[in-house]
Amino acid sequence: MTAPRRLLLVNGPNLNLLGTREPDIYGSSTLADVEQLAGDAAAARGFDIRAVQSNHEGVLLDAIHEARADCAGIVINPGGLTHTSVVLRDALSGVALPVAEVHISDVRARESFRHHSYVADVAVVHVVGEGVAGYRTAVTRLIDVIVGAADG
Ligand code: CA2
Repeated sequence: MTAPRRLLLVNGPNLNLLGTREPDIYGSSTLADVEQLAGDAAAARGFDIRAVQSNHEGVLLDAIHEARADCAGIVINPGGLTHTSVVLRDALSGVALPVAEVHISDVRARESFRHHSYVADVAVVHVVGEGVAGYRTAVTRLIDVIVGAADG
């Protein structure tokens, strides 16, 4: 079977607030802008995206599990769950799809509790501190991995 040309884009808790508060940290783009930007980056490579954002961990887990049916990879900004969630990490590991982890801010330069990611070692692509443009980088680099694996 040929691999589906679709990515799941996951944004975790509080990222629905993008563009409404803390522009000094997260910029002024909205979640809708981010989803458009990621969709455009995917479309440039002949992929589409399905976007989900939730403030509820279980909704994110269900979306990740469902991606097995029709997605070739997952781009995720887990928000604060990055630093706390073993179950999110287990879901990503369990579906065995390639994962790109993206953070808008430079988590390495912020509070020490943001320095550890439970997701990092189940992701093949890591993008940190590029602002919302990092979603474009993450989509492009993840598609490179997917296409490279299909060719190889
Ligand atoms: O830099 C990132 O993308 C983060 O994943 C964002 C999370 C934070 O907990 C991570 O350490 C780094 C927070 C998302 C909250 O987003 C907001 C956006 C605008 C206003 C308030 C919150």
